[in-house]
Amino acid sequence: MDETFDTVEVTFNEETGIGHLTLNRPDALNALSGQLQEDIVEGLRVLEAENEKRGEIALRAVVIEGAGGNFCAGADISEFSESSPGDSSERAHYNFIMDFPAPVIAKITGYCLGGGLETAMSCDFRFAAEDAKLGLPEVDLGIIPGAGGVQFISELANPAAAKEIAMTGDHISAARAEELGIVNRVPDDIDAETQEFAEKIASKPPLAIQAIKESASVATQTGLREGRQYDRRLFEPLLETEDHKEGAKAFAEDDYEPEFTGR
Ligand code: CO8
Repeated sequence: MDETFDTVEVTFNEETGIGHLTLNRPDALNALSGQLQEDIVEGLRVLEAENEKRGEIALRAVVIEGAGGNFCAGADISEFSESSPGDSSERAHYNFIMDFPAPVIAKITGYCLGGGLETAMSCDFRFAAEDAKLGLPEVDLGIIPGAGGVQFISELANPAAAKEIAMTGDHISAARAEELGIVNRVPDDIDAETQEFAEKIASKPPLAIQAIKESASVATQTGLREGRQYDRRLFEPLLETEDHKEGAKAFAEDDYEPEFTGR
């Protein structure tokens, strides 16, 4: 299944269960036009449909990246006069990524600014190339990061770092972003190591992976006591799954490689 939209390309590898979604407006550094935001959602819907097509959890992980050496230079500034960058619901690709059933990895190369960084922070993981440049330059346009950039950094790093990055608008290096916890890893080989990581996550029991994603999102929205009760509700049905039995069997028996099916 490969599909090309106006501004996005989508591929799915049946063997690994990994989907790739490429932002494809390299001449504009993949700036988020209205079209691109709609295409991201459509592309993810096409990937998600693999599960319905096959009647199982075929899609195990998604990698989002940018064509032409840059992840994304933020909202498309040339469209600002036509419409507000922050109001229309078909542009809610950020929420769509956060709620997406499979884990999503942002593979960041080159510029990752403004709405581009917010897109990356909506993902579950961020791997950045050594020369990537991240930042929230909205302040210099007299606005704030409208999709929650300050909130995201406050949570991933800390409120002081969020204020510094958003108030200065300065670009920070991948190494600095890793130090602050904004990116997970800055690998020597971004392509190989992102793929290796995606394969690792894709090989895990998908129902447990979904429950962990949901738990992590609850963790940031609730207090510890309430969050732990929520986890209990996620945990108990997993005890009844075939994947749980498969994992336990693999643990008990030497030389037995588990195969997780999502049941
Ligand atoms: N929008 C539109 N076009 C862009 C953008 C952008 N954000 N960024 C770059 N481009 C275009 C340039 O206009 C240029 O096009 P052309 O060749 O036709 O002139 C092409 O991409 C290449 O860019 P540059 O020539 O500028 O390349 P440089 O290497 O000199 O500079 C920079 C690269 C530093 C990345 C520079 O392009 C830049 O500063 N871009 C703007 C970055 C920015 O301010 N981003 C934030 C936008 S605001 C935002 O994201 C708010 C999000 C709110 C979302 C709310 C949702 C609910």
